[in-house]
Amino acid sequence: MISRSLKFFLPFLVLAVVITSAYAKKDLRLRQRKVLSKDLAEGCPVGGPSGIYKIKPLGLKSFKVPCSVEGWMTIQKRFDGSENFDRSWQDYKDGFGNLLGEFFIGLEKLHLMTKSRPHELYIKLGMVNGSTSYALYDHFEIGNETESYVLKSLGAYSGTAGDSLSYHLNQKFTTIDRDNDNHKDNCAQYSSGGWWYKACSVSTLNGKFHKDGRIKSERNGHLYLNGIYWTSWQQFDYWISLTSVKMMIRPKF
Ligand SMILES: [Ca+2]
Repeated sequence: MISRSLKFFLPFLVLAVVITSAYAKKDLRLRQRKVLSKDLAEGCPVGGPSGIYKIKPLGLKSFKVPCSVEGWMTIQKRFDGSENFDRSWQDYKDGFGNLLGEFFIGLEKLHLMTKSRPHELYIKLGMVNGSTSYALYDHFEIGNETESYVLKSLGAYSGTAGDSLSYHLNQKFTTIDRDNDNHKDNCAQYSSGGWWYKACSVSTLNGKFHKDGRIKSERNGHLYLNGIYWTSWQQFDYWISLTSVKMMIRPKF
């Protein structure tokens, strides 16, 4: 009796198992597709072609950013003077410019990324005569907005440009409309562009772009040292203005 019922129901049972399994596989494929489309990389991929990637670091909304083959994320770029860097606190907080041209990624993103994972900072510099140099800091971190995006950590320096950033360690960020520096005036108004000014600076990579690599700005008959400089590389000649800058970060592990 049992055996006869089994014989009768067995084909239905097999069919049910086959259908259930097919649906389960389809469901899994759909779920995998959904996960893939949502699950953006946290940072720049290592080994992929260089270009603009959409990433989603932990705790942030997704955004687009230029990545190098070695996994470096460009956070600031100067090369043709097409973008104005003499901007407000809000602009430096949010970021500005064109990812395919000149831009700054924004202090809030930098804070959240460097807080969640230890990062290196790699700065590439160029002069109008074609010479180049670099500075590498092995632990870059900046504070939050309440801390005025203080330059919290740099780690150890290595490179060919000399160390023109450690002077600014533990300094808060200053912009034309927010004076957090140690000078009696606002260094961002005296120079140009936002930076971790002290009194005032031995480097400022957000300064005014001078195409011919020399500063010639004049205001009320006075020359203003408002260029892009990294003085340890240019023998403290403040009249030189760099004509290419790329600042990049990468998680250490
Ligand atoms: Ca001041």
